[in-house]
Amino acid sequence: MENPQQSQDVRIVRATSAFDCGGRCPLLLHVKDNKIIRIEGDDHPDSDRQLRTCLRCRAYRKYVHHPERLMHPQKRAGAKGEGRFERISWDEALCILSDKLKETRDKFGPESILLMTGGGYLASLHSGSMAAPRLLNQFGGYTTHYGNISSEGAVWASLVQYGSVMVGHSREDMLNSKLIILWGWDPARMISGSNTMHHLLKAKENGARVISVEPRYTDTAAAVADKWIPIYPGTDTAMMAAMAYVMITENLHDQSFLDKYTIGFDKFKEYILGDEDGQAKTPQWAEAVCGVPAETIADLAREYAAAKPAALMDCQGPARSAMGEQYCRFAATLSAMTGNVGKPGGSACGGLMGIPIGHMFRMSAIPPGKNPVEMTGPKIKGTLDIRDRVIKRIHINKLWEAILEGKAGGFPADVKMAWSMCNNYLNQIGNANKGDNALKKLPFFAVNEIFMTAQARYADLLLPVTTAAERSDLTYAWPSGPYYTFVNRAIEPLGECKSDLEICEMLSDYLGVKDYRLGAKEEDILKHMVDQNPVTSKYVTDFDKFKNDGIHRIELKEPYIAFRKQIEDPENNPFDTPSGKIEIYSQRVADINSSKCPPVPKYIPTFEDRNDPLFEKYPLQLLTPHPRNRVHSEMYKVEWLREAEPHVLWIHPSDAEARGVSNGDDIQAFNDRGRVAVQAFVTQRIKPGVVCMFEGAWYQPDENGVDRGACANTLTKDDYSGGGAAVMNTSLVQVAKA
Ligand SMILES: Nc1nc2c(c(=O)[nH]1)N[C@H]1C(S)=C(S)[C@@H](COP(=O)(O)OP(=O)(O)OC[C@H]3O[C@@H](n4cnc5c(=O)[nH]c(N)nc54)[C@H](O)[C@@H]3O)O[C@H]1N2
Ligand SMILES: Nc1nc2c(c(=O)[nH]1)N[C@H]1C(S)=C(S)[C@@H](COP(=O)(O)OP(=O)(O)OC[C@H]3O[C@@H](n4cnc5c(=O)[nH]c(N)nc54)[C@H](O)[C@@H]3O)O[C@H]1N2
Ligand SMILES: [Mo]
Repeated sequence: MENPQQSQDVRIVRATSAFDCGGRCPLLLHVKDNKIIRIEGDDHPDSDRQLRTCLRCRAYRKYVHHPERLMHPQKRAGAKGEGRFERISWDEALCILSDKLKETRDKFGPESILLMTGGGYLASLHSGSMAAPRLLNQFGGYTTHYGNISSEGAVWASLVQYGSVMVGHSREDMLNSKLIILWGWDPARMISGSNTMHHLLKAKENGARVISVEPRYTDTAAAVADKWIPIYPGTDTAMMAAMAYVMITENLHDQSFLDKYTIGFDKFKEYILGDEDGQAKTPQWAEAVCGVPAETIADLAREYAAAKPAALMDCQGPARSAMGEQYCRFAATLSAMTGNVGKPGGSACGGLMGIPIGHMFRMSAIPPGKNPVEMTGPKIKGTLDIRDRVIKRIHINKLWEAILEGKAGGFPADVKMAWSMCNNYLNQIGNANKGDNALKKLPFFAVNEIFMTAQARYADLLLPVTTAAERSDLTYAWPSGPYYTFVNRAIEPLGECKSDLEICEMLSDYLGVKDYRLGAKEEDILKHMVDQNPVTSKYVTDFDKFKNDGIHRIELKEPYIAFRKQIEDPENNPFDTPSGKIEIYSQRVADINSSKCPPVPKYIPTFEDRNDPLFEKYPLQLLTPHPRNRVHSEMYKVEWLREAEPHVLWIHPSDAEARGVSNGDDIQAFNDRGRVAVQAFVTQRIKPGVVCMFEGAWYQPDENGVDRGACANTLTKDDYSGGGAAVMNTSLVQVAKA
């Protein structure tokens, strides 16, 4: 029987975590003596509305109360990167940081200050990614990065094709589909909306056929797919071109849809039929490129064209590559060819899946101000030509090169100091060994962090940060919701931890920046944020109920369908493109005049593909998808989650055997950028010629430069595609027994 005394001491707090995860689990945190002792998931009684809690949120208390959390400000006591620190007071820490900021601004100009922000804390008020830009804008400016590390390829493609990034349907619409093609989408592992798997399973029960096109036999495919079509990474566009070829030559495409809603199909057809380059994009041609039998390609083309409605689900993984944007443009073009855009049970494609109701509502109630460093010169946003943006900002996947080479290397600034929060980029962007080099050379590095991460070890100054359990805030569900979540503070801050906002407020006094402090109670600010936001204010009419429930679920009368208005009433609802139509041919892209960005989607060979001369030396294509048991590198320390899924490298039995490797063997994977030590997972679940290691394990180089942590980015390239995608899934490696 329950001890009544004990239960009286326990408070139940409704909250969520704020990780950069594709879902948002409503949680009931049981708190006793400033400690979370138990966690329950969503208690919504309707099983179709209940948001099933993920394994990471079930382990959340092991993260919040982990013994290795940073508890005090510290300054470096050893060599850079060595990880030795000494404890200091907040006063000393803020003196060091404010002196450095002032000195750098005055001596070298504000552009020499690099601000590294990230999505590590996806809430609206306390995030450093919101608070620090506002502070530094008032202080005189800074240099920062551009290019969404997650999805720049998909963003670019959606803007070209549709003029909008809101290309998703609410998830229950999958129940209207007859055929669902999971093209590089694995929501059973990488959370892509907390309710997604539930609706995918229901769609399957409802009779939908499901086909997965993937180099790996994914968890989602194992759960719901009727068929797995293994494909080489980076070659999806060749297969899609051949599907277009089959539809055109067999007259299976929806010409009246194309005539009414799109422009440029004729030019695309010229490319597909080979009128443009002398190469018809036949299934036989594609087979040689992508490793999928010609007949399988033709069958899928016929099946997709016949099943109405059908949802081709492209996502961001294949788009995070050297051909990133072409894959999403191609998918969207196939969707138009089959008349599936703007239709229930269809899909617009474009890789993003967001809907404008529940999508990441970043609060506009606290204007960040303008960055003086960026107020003159070319525009930063709103251009498809990334060269316009390069002038003032650093591409996210080029941070290390920018620090090492500065203006002499064509970057916008000579970086003299950096301040980082809500990211672990040493671990999470391309080429960690170059990052090691850059961070060792960087004159001064301040890091706001919760843990002594791979990157935090390189800090000169470390500022300890609270977790979402230690403050109240507004979080959001992405990509599709539709619901809003409220984090109620569960425990008082541990140790001397503060939120980034609180750190910025304290620092503003040391910097002499006036009027930075918000000067109101946390709860009042949160209410103001909800009320001021044009979308949330429409739905959340009772703030107190929202706070008490920790969630506001939006009741949709019918599923949200991207571009429904544009399709049902095109006269009054043009697409937001220059032509007002879906642009299969884009004049804006033609004007960029770059071979990497053709005006119609194309298969373009890339570096480190199977035709690269490097393939002789490094004959395996490496995939680095998102880990099931972590959010990127977050929660890496949580023992439960490590046990749930050990860090391994997937390799096909034929590739393993050729290297004398057995399941569980210690192996090394390497290329010219680095070498990792990891264990082999020998499995038929991956296509021969392809290996896979999930991203996010912490970089941990030994004295010989071998990364004992086996961080995926020790092997990836620090480069980007023509449309700005970070190329995390375009690397060649070799594998050998350790
Ligand atoms: N190889 C490979 N690399 C990838 C990807 C891939 O597919 N393959 N995916 C990319 C993608 S999509 C993404 S989004 C990025 C993610 O890249 P990052 O954002 O760098 O990754 P996280 O591991 O989420 O790191 C977030 C960090 O923020 C810290 N943090 C959490 N809350 C707070 C806070 O309130 N304040 C401060 N100051 N810190 C906080 C956490 O402790 C953690 O160290 O990784 C990218 N990297
Ligand atoms: N558990 C968990 N969930 C997460 C995250 C997390 O870290 N952990 N991170 C969240 C974030 S920030 C993001 S941006 C999203 C990312 O979501 P995604 O970008 O969709 O996720 P990935 O895992 O990178 O890739 C999805 C799939 O693409 C496949 N793939 C890779 N390259 C190719 C290719 O060339 N062709 C084909 N056909 N398939 C390919 C991979 O095998 C993988 O199964 O996930 C979110 N959800
Ligand atoms: Mo991401």
